Amino acid sequence: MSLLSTACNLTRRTAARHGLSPKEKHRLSDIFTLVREFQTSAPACGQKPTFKTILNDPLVHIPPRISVSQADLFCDPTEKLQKLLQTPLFDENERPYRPLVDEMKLAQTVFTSERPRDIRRVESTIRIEKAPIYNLPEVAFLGRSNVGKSSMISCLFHKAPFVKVPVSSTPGFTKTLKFYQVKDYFTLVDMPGYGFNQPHYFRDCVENFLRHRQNLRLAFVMVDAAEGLVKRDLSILEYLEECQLPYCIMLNKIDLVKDSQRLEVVGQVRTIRDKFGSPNCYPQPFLIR
Ligand SMILES: Nc1nc2c(ncn2[C@@H]2O[C@H](COP(=O)(O)OP(=O)(O)O)[C@@H](O)[C@H]2O)c(=O)[nH]1
Ligand SMILES: [Mg+2]
Repeated sequence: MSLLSTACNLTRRTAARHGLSPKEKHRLSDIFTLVREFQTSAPACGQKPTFKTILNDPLVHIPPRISVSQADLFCDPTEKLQKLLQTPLFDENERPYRPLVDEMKLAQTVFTSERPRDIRRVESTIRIEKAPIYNLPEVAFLGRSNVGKSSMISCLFHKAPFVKVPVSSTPGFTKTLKFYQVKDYFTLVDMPGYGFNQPHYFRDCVENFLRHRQNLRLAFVMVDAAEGLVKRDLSILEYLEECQLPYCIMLNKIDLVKDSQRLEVVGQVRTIRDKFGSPNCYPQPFLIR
């Protein structure tokens, strides 16, 4: 497994130019790199790869920064934030994620349904024993109730009309582990949220899954940018560290906050990341709206 990256924001202007649909224009997942690396990610000797081993692996292709002519195709909100600061938000050796245009296009095709049920929900359960048995890597979406996990997955499946991802403004709406298989590439797992209206079986269901599920390779931890990292987010990050599961932090609902708040929460994530000093945490948070 190598550079894990996803969830890049496109500018509205660029989206219109490239004929993307309204839903799509805000979020485009570049899963290509992820897919490619997952395909070669059989853990050796039962050891899960970490981001440190991934980034230092000379065989791993890391996309170079995109050239100026392509720059408007990928709008990383952290770049806008950087302009407000004199010190760098991320160190150069942290290699901020910059997808290539071709990779973004390829990512779209991964999530575009080509025939009925090639992208589909394969299971919905609270019991790990009932999780699907297959040889596919899994990526889990974690976070507080109502932070936007299901909405994110729903957006990713915008070009897969056969898949319905239930979304609601009621906190605690997702009650089960929901497995969405994306062709023969990987499976996304939508999870019940923690915090308000958290199901009583959360520990048995979610924590058990995070610790024991062999197919699970990565967790995206979604944080509400308006709230920042709260105590429960920190507990879950500590838990992921304990399980040694690689994770990326996504800051969602950035449309609801000003740049100053965005900066504050990015800083918060950096502080936590540095505190853990962990090879499991992807260095860069992804800002989503
Ligand atoms: N403003 C804003 N609202 C969002 C965003 N993502 C999700 N929501 C809303 O947040 C609510 C909860 O979303 P949901 O995906 O069900 O959250 P989950 O409990 O984490 O799965 C819904 O009303 C969504 O429309 C976002 O990026 N910005
Ligand atoms: Mg949900």
